[in-house]
Amino acid sequence: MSEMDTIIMNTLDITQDKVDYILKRNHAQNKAIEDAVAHILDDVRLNGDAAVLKYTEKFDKVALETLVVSASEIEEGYKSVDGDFIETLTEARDNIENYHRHQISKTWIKDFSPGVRLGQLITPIDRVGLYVPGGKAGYPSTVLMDAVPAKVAGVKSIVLITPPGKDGKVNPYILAAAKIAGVDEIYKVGGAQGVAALAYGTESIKPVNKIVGPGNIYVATAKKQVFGKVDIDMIAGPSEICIIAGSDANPDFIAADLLSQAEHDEMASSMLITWDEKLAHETKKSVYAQMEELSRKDIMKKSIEDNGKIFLVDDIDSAIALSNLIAPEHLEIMVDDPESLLSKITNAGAVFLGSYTPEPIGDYFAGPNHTLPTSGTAKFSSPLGVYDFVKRSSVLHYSKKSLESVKDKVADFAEREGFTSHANAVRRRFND
Ligand code: HSO
Ligand code: ZN
Repeated sequence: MSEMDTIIMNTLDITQDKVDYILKRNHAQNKAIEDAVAHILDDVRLNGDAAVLKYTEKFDKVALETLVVSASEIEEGYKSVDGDFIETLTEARDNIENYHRHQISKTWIKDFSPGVRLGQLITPIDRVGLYVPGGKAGYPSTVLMDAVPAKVAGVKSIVLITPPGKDGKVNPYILAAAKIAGVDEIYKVGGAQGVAALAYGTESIKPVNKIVGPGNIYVATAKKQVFGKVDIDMIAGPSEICIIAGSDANPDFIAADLLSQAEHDEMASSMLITWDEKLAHETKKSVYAQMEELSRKDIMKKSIEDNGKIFLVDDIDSAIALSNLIAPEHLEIMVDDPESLLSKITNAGAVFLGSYTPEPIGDYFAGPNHTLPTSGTAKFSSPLGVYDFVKRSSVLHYSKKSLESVKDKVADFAEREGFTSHANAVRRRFND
């Protein structure tokens, strides 16, 4: 292991190839895992609950009688959580709901020309499954972030699955967050078998139309394999934070924020981009100093030393160009008037402006979603949102007169494709 890397990048060095080489982002597939997952999916599809219970015993080490989490278990879990935390969860839920309401898109229909009305109908997905990892990786914040936008979209049935502990119980924080977010059904099942149960249905779990939420490699692989039967949200990679900071930024704040994502995972990437050598040096010192005082030091040290980077660039424009090539999950901008740079940011999952907007305010509380595109996928995808829980249908209306005025053109178009029945459907109406 080496120390956290400092990389000097001249403006001409800032190319996609160089960035990809330095970040070593890995999109590799694993054939053995794919085969194992395919087998589990088939088994659950054919044998339903019996297969699910068998895999739960094998992987979660608990023999359950039922997958259903009863209303009284939910109530008991909720009641075991202290009132202060219930209040915080409720306030976070409200903030998430308020923010996501702005994402609602409305059905529209309007006249395009006399007798021609066209539009778009927005309808919620009927039934959605939320995957919540077990053990320490099961975050109540993620329950809120996944369920609240679905609720705002008008999804009728929100189904949560999560693997049981060895005692057959579900983490009470998950149960409390689920109740506060308005989740409708909860089942004790995880892994590929859980994804299969949601996609294909079993005797006790009705199939869903879409599966969202993070999970380990088995869950991610299962989501990829059931895609097409159901929709999925995204395949989340390790957490990333990239901070663009100028000379006035506080190195202790920067270091704290870098460590906040480094503690997620040894594979997490924490990156600073600056043109100030002194700030780079002081930030690195502070990263190592703060690490000593924090509880997940081993994870953070490995993450910082394997994947942490300080990029020294020529100026602020180079910093933005580099960040746009990285397309980070989280981008913090700590310079004067950070909002004025927004128009130059082209690829980022979420942008945090100024020194008093640490990334964790977004993870827990502010309102925007914390399920974000990782590994450069911010180049083509967006945070989880209300739009992920609705469908759009096109709407068309022609009056008799408006159809008559274009019938020959359209019929001719159809015939050129060799489709005489298409042409007939248009002309037929005027053969009197
Ligand atoms: N930062 C994570 C989300 C999260 N953080 C949940 C804490 N809990 C997404 O990259
Ligand atoms: Zn986080």
